[in-house]
Amino acid sequence: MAITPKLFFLLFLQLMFISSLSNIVGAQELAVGFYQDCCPGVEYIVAKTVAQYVKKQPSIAASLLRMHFHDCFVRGCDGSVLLNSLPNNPAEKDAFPNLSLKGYNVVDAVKAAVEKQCPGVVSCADILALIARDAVRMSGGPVWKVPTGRRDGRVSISREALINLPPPFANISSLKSSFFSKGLSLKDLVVLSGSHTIGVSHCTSFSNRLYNFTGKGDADPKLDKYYAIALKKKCKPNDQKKIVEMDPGSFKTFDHSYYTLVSKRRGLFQSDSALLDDPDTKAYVQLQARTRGATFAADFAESMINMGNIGVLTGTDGEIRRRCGFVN
Ligand code: HEM
Ligand SMILES: *[C@@H]1O[C@H](CO)[C@@H](O)[C@H](O)[C@H]1NC(C)=O
Ligand SMILES: *[C@@H]1O[C@H](CO)[C@@H](O)[C@H](O)[C@H]1NC(C)=O
Ligand SMILES: CC(=O)N[C@H]1CO[C@H](CO)[C@@H](O)[C@@H]1O
Repeated sequence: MAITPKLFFLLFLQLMFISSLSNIVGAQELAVGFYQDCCPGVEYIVAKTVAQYVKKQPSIAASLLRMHFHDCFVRGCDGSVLLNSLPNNPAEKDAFPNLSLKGYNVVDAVKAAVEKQCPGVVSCADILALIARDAVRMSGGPVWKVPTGRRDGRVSISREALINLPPPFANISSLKSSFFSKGLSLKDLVVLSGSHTIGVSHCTSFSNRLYNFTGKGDADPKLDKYYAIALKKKCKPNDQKKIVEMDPGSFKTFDHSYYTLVSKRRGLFQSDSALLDDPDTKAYVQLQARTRGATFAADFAESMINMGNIGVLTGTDGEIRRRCGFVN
């Protein structure tokens, strides 16, 4: 049979159809209750273990939330933030932005407890997503159902953390492009920034705003004058060690007060203040401040699910790591 142009076209269409079909099959989605048959107790085990640690050290909850963010923004939510460096390959863990990441011991304890019940079944990437949810709930924040079914990656590269994690001095346009590049929206940006309602920061992450910001010996004009004075008392120039509460007075409580602070020009980082530089993010900040966070809890739950979908490995991609610090 001769291959006429028409036949060629039909064959071409068929090929396109088959390849788009296999694309759909390849890109499986996460699902709530993914482990209900193969490890029914997993969410309970995670919650129980996290509770033990948060009870002893409430401030660890914030660190655990941040860890999921750092995981998802570098190579997708694939547990790569947990991998240890190798002699010839410094991992994300050892990149500058994680300077202050804490809570690896909690993740290891959770993983060990889960492995005991169902060995080789639950990914480290899913464990991070479940831990983040529990950490927020235990801090008084919203609760949501976590879609699971992520698999673990095998690669972690320090340099990629530096490129993919927005720095605290980011302006609104680079924050937007960072979030857009991960498939997140402007709303996700302003909502997820509300995470800074819990936790602490090193002075080094914002002290550029306090001393000689524009080269005239002054503070960042976008920072409330009196707040700058208070922060200078806590953070002397070049102090590398000191940490401060990001939401003074309620830094262990997941509430809407971040938006009250930002609306009063008391956001700690330039990236927090930058939310006032876009009309939409500014409107959201002011709305939450005015309505005592009327929609923040529900919005946060939704945006966390969006963040948890970034670049996930599913199906037969990646692996289920036995220990979170090491590929199998
Ligand atoms: C929008 C861009 C963001 C920037 C520029 C940023 C930057 C930072 C910085 C510089 C710190 C302090 C680190 C230190 O000096 O110790 C921090 C802390 C924190 N961040 Fe973000 N962050 C961003 C978004 C997020 C997101 C999306 C989440 C969670 C979904 C998050 C959760 C946290 C938490 C909970 C802490 C406190 C950690 C602790 O107390 O150990 N951040 N962030
Ligand atoms: C925002 O920051 C980026 C990266 O540092 C820079 O290239 C850009 O010029 C800045 N934009 C504005 C409007 O300041
Ligand atoms: C402030 O910055 C300007 C310009 O970079 C510099 O000339 C000056 O020496 C700095 N002052 C202090 C006190 O560091
Ligand atoms: C917890 C952790 O691994 N932190 C590392 C982050 O990166 C610095 C280097 O920039 C390391 O010294 C820390 O150990």
